[in-house]
Amino acid sequence: MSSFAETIKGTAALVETALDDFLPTQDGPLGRVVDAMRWGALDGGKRLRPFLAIAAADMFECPRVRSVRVGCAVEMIHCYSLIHDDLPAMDNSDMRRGRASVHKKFDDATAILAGDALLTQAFEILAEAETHADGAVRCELALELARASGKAGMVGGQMIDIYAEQKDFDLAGVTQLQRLKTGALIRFGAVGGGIVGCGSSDEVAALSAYAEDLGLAFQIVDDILDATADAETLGKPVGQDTEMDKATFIKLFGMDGAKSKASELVDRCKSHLDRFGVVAAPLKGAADFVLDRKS
Ligand code: GRG
Repeated sequence: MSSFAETIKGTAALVETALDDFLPTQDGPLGRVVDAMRWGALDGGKRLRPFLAIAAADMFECPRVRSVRVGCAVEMIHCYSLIHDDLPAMDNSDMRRGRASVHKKFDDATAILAGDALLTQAFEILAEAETHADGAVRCELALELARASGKAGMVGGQMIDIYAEQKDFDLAGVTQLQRLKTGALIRFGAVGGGIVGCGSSDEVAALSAYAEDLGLAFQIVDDILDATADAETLGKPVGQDTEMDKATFIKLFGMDGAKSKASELVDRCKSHLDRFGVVAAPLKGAADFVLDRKS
């Protein structure tokens, strides 16, 4: 296993333990929604967004107890989005992370509620004093996560995407759509780590520039995997973009063009971190990981 694979496995284990603690099982009717939250959030995924939060915060010697909480908050938002995206009213997907999607395992109403509860708990975690002693830092984290998740971020991107299925998008349109739908939460991972680590505004801006390029590279690779990988490796259905004639980077650049664009973006995203020196190595490793990922 590469040293980066070991590193992300280590932070993923911290996130897994913390998520498990945040979601204790319960008896009675409430237990059902908690079980669904656990099914949607535990034991799966690459945990890339929390990795970015933890690795960015590490550069400022931020205690892990704080950065893991920021990582859990962004992962909860990500998991809620996957649960809702899989619903029949959206992508109608039966499989996620190699197993039944939440509405298949439970039912649609439970999946909607589990997603809603993960979304709200993310902000509860950020607002709690354990995340940072300074209320202004907690407030900035909540503000950034709200902007990344809502209509100016992921939800807005998803809305555009639903309509993009019927429209031809040019490069600017696809870039804007993906910047919102996928990029905003990836950006929050890195920026959230910088904020909880009390980086300067210039340092947080460099993290933001890094993550914006990384987010686009991530999406291009996602498009490539949807067209080339098999469902078992990916843990979800494949070929849906072509089937639905979605606006993708492959449609715009062709397969080879998309691969070189992703590689260009990864080179550029790493260059935004040069100012930090050797402590940025894990974040640079994440960029190579995004380019080389197979799932
Ligand atoms: C429902 C509000 C709402 C938004 C949904 C994220 C999203 C928006 C939809 C998911 C559809 C999708 C497959 C988007 C492509 C990029 C993406 C977010 C892939 C999944 O992220 P990974 O690869 O997943 O980080 P893991 O399972 O590793 O966490």
